[in-house]
Amino acid sequence: MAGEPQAECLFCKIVTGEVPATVVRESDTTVAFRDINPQAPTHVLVIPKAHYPDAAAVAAADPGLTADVLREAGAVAEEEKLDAYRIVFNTGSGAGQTVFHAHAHVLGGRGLNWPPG
Ligand code: IU
Repeated sequence: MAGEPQAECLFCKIVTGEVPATVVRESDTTVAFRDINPQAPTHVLVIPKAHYPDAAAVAAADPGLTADVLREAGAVAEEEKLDAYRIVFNTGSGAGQTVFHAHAHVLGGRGLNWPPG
């Protein structure tokens, strides 16, 4: 069922603590943790605790949860004292999505090129 934990999902296991992560923030509905393969001095992932495969699926099912993820992304940026940062939702393997549990990348602490690669 939409939003239910998935047994083989790595990020669902981070939510339960079964897989370790360096958690920087947690709310009732979200967890934020450092990416294990950082692409910038600050690289934090913000995930909804509920399982959805991508950001659009979260938005379709639960707009309030989408807002929670974005608010937490902003709070991470504030905590990390980022004056400029990027929030990225890779969607689909062709766009680089490798974990199919929705997540916002919060990237900052260096110059970020546009257009992205
Ligand atoms: P992507 O947008 O699906 O490619 O992002 C998945 C991210 O999850 C990627 O940046 C990985 O480095 C990161 N990650 C992680 O932080 N911890 C893990 O145990 C695994 C992946 I697997």
